[in-house]
Formats: sequence, C-alpha cells, structure tokens
Amino acid sequence: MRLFKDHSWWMGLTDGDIEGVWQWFDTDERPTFTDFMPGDGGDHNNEDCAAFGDGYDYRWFDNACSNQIYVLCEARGHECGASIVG
Ligand SMILES: [Ca+2]
Ligand SMILES: [Ca+2]
Repeated sequence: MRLFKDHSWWMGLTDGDIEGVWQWFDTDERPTFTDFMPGDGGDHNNEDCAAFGDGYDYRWFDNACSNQIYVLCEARGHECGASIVG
C-alpha cells in the first residue's frame, strides 16, 4: 500500500447514468459492495466518479470526473501506465 500513500485513485466506477447507482465503466455491472464515506455516493455536486485514497483512510468518495488524479487499473499481462488522466 505504500504506493497508494499521498494520492487518490480513480476506481473505474461511475454513477453518471443514474445518480447513486454505481457501475463499472467497462462492463456497466454494479459492484457487489460499496464503501463510500458518509455523505458521498449519491447525487452531490455532479460528482459521478468514485475514488479512494489515504486522505479518507482508503474509504471511497465521489468526485468530479474531470479531476485529474491517479488511475487504478487492471493489468492483463502488461503494465498499466501510471499516468494522470481525468
Ligand atoms: Ca453522482
Ligand atoms: Ca464527494
């Protein structure tokens, strides 16, 4: 987890289609559980992308999708580029 310290990470979840209903970007499936901070995860300030980071003790929070923070991605036989994409 040392790599995660001092950063927040996008998780690939969005509620951009239906507020409060979180779906994975790639499959549109809903996660089997969520771990949002109290007050996050709903219809609030047009924040439709989920992230986590050490600032919230690694619990989830929603944020504006246009914010540029690190991306957490699944690698299949190759490294994900650790670049900053909104
Ligand atoms: Ca939202
Ligand atoms: Ca939020």
